[in-house]
Amino acid sequence: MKKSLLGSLVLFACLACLPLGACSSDVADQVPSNFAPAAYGTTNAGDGSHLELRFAPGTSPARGANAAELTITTPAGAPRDGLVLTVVPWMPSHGHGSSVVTTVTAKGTGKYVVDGLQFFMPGRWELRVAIGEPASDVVFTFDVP
Ligand SMILES: [Cu+2]
Repeated sequence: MKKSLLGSLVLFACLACLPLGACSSDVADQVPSNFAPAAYGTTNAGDGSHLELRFAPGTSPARGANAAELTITTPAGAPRDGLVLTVVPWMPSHGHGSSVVTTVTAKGTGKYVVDGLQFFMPGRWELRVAIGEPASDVVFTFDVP
């Protein structure tokens, strides 16, 4: 597969931005809320927390702009609110992310909406989620058509 110059530039922009932590302060004014009832994916964090992943506007990840909703509960099923989440879209086979920095908005009842997900290439992507401090890391893996 050809690694494009654009991909390299996007990676640089992403890495340059991540350590600052201040890039995510611009909260998107149009955060989607039309998430499907059924979860697209589920997984468990190292601390036993359960995560459900939903996408919008489609029920599965699509090329271009997406939003995601993460629902996080304790092992007993109670919503986990007040968490600090860092969400990074990542394309492991190409070693790059996206130049767009995600924003995470807490919605209550364990729900967090992630905006600014740009899957600009088709192929396998990861959604890397760091929960809390110290971080408990979770990775969702899926294919973007
Ligand atoms: Cu790529």
